[in-house]
Parts: sequence; structure tokens; C-alpha cells
Amino acid sequence: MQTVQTILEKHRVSDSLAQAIHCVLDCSKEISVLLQKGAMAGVLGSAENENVQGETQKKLDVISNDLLKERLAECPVVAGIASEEEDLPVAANEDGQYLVIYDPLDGSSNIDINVTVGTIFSILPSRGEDPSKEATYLQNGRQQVAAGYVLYGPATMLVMSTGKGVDIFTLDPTSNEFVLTQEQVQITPSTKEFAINMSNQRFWAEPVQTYVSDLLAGEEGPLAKRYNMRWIAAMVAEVHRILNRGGIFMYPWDNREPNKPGKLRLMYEGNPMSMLVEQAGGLSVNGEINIMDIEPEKIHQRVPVFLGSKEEVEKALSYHKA
Ligand code: AFP
Repeated sequence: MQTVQTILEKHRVSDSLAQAIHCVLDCSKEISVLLQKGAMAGVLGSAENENVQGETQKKLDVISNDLLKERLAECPVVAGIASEEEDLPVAANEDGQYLVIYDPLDGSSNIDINVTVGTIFSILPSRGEDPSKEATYLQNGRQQVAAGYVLYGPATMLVMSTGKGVDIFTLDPTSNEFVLTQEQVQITPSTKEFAINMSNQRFWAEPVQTYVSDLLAGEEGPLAKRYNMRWIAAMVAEVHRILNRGGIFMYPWDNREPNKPGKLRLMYEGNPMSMLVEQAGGLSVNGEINIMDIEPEKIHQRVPVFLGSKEEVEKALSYHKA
């Protein structure tokens, strides 16, 4: 049986980074228990507040965020924290070497209907700068030393990269350990499956309008292929499907306020997912450049996303270039 620790040692990850990762994973195990108890734990439904994005928070968004915030603040290797649910970054330990950025519960609108959600995390070096300042966190995705997500579905799974490929672990409910179940996952380069929220069609820019209409045209269209569509409304679940059987996931630029230039957030959705996708041989772009090459200007910055099977993402990109 290979555990997370076995793999971290195999990849020669430093003890300090391993400690930061374990702190995140310990919280995810507690979140998993709360999700399994659901209504019995009194944690379903909405909290009374909105987050910094103006979205109504679910009770479990708040509970998961507080859990991660408190535990990571006690984790000596963590210098600072930034979260989807926190307006400003939170300073943690003076001698900490890492900044942990996270979306505590992605896809939280799925919680009340018992559909998959997940915790996404991105770990950056602290570089000794002030962890209470937003500027300290504004590093591009290439600086990530680890990224991953914990998926709470029929099984609780961890998908993680420390820059040496992507490994998938399943939480064994008996031992409460994440056990390696898929080593060095690779995304198939071509696909017949796409994911996009079609209800936003009228808000998209012209290249996405054309590309999606060509996908829908099937065998008789210019792409000469019959495509299938999926939409789970949780990026974690979409990326998990793509890692396992290929596909393209898109949340493009659209002209709606306040979602311009896209709904998803660069630092705790775009960057960690892009690291996983690239490490698994896929591609992740904003329509122009690789997402991890974007220099962030704000922690809560939004980004258009096209990620997944390399050949399909290149195809989507070619519509933008044309
Ligand atoms: P929530 O965490 O607020 O539910 O948002 C999840 C998310 O940002 C992302 O995971 C999904 O891909 C996307 O929203 C789905 O949103 P829509 O289905 O409303 O377009």
C-alpha cells in the first residue's frame, strides 16, 4: 500500500512541503466527514452572507474555509493563507516557507443536491515577503511547488502534483489514509467530449461561438466528429473526468457583469488545475496564452479557461488565433 507520504518521499519532496500538504489533507478528511453526514450534521443550506465575489455562501463554504484557515495558521511551515472566501490574505507563521491558496469548497451549489464538490489548493513559496500583503501572493502559476484537489464524491479522492506528474489517491475509510490508486495519470491527447455551460452562449465572444457551433455540427461539420457534452457545475469534477478519460472544459470570456473576463478565479482555480493538467500531458490556456504564464494582478482575479486534451485545446486556441 502506497500512501501520500510514500509518494512524497519517492518524489524527494522536502519535509517542510510535505508538512504543508499534510495540513491541507488533514482538513480535507474532516470536510469529507461533514459532507457524508450532510443534513444530519446540520451543515447544509446557505449561510446568511455573501463572499468577496458577491456569491451567497453555503454553510459548508464557511465551515470548510474556517477549518482550513485555523489549521493552516497553526501549521508552522505556512507563512500565509489566501482563500476564495476571504477578502484579504491572512498572515500565519513568521518562519513559514509557504503560502497556501485555496478554494475550500468548489462547486458548493452542488452540496444540497448531494453531487460532487471539492477543495482546490495551490502552494507557493513565501520568499520571505510580508504574508499579510496581497502583493506577496501575486506569483504566476509556474511558481507553484504543489497543487491539487480533494474530490468529495462517491469516494473521497486526492489528485496532486509536486511537479513530478500527477498521482491519484483514494481515502480509505478504514485507515483514514489516502492510498495511491492511480500513478502518473496521463490525459488522452484527443477527445470527443466537451464541457461548457451552454446557457451562457449569447454572452460569449465570436471565436467560442464558432468553435462550439462546429462541435455541435458533428460528423457533417468542419470538425468531422460527433461530440458528447457533460456539465457537472463543479470544476473539480470536470477536471477529474478529463484526467481520467480526456475531454475539454471551457469557461470562456463572456460579457456578463460581474463575471468578466470569465467566472473562474486564476489563483485558486485556474493555476492549480492548470498545473495538474499540464503535468498530466494536457494543455490549459486562457484563449491566448498558457494560464500559468499569466502574471496575476489580484488574488481574486478571474480568468477565461480552456483546458484538457491537448489536441482539442489546441483546436479551440486556433479559433482564437484565426
Ligand atoms: P461555486 O463554488 O460557487 O459553486 O462555483 C463553482 C464554479 O466556480 C466552478 O467550479 C464551475 O465550473 C462553475 O462555477 C459552474 O458555474 P455555472 O454552472 O453556474 O456556470
